[in-house]
Amino acid sequence: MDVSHRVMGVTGVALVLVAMALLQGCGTGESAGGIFGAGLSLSADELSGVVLFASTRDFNSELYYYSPLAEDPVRITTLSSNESQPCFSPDGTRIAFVSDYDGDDEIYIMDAIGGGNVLQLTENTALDGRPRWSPDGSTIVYHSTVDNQWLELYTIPATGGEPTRLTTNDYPDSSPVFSPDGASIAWSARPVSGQPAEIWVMDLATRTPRSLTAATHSANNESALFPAYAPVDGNHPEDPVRIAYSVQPPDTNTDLWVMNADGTGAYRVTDTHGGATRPAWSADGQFIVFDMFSSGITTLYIVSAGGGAPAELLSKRQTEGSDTSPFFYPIP
Ligand SMILES: [Ca+2]
Ligand SMILES: [Ca+2]
Ligand SMILES: [Ca+2]
Repeated sequence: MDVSHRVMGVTGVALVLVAMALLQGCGTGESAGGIFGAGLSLSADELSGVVLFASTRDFNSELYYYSPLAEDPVRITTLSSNESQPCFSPDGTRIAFVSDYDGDDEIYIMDAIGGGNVLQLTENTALDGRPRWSPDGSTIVYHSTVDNQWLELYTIPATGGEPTRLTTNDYPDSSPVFSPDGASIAWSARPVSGQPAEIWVMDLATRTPRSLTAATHSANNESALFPAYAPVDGNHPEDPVRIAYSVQPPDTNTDLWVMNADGTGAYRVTDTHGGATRPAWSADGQFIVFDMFSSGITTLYIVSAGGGAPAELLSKRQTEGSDTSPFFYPIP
């Protein structure tokens, strides 16, 4: 059975057909909605099951919506600058992403439908990247070199304002994410050069970091990267909160793992022939999408969160650009 169709569900299938018909008719060109957008017109229902991602398939990096039923992904940005690292807001109405539109990487937000109401969150000559929303939608966490050549973590109000610096050290801190209760941040850091990267977590109130992967992976000289919290199952709130992540052994392939949010119960999800990175969960917590570098190209895959053989998400692709950073529409 094609796992991508299971993700969609029966209602999503019909809705996406409608969405794609609308999108094909819209064309691209000068944005009707905002500087980045293509003026798409579709409803929130039509976004159900869609995977947002970045790709260089049209030469410079752009953002796209993927639906399992469409022949090709739908391009949603049109500028000659590089748009990348996208994610949806928790309510699915907004997209945060990175663009070098003003000459270097900055973090922007725009409407998920239509691309309007563009807001530039950072403005500096340093690298700003990997935005992720807090569960209540009020705050965005990201990494930046604005104060330090080594990446540090910051939060900033999602409506714009002054950033708050969360880390101060002489090593890279990257790819931060909020925990489902909004109280903690998990991220990846390599405190000692040449030693494995670890996934760390800190309570925002105390900001005292602790490693979740020292015993499970660092002890084997394996790096742990790209943490992504699973959505909390409203039907089973007593279940442990889980984190998907990438594990990079010193001399073999990078694969996806899942662990409980306290670092226990780690299990391997994929056994690939490439570099499986940047996992993101489906809204129902059943599937994980990720990108994988293999045979000279990076493409998107989907796998059951319980483990198994991944399926290529974009099996009909004919271009040679890289597809990266997938992110599911957050509403089931
Ligand atoms: Ca672009
Ligand atoms: Ca910048
Ligand atoms: Ca740092």
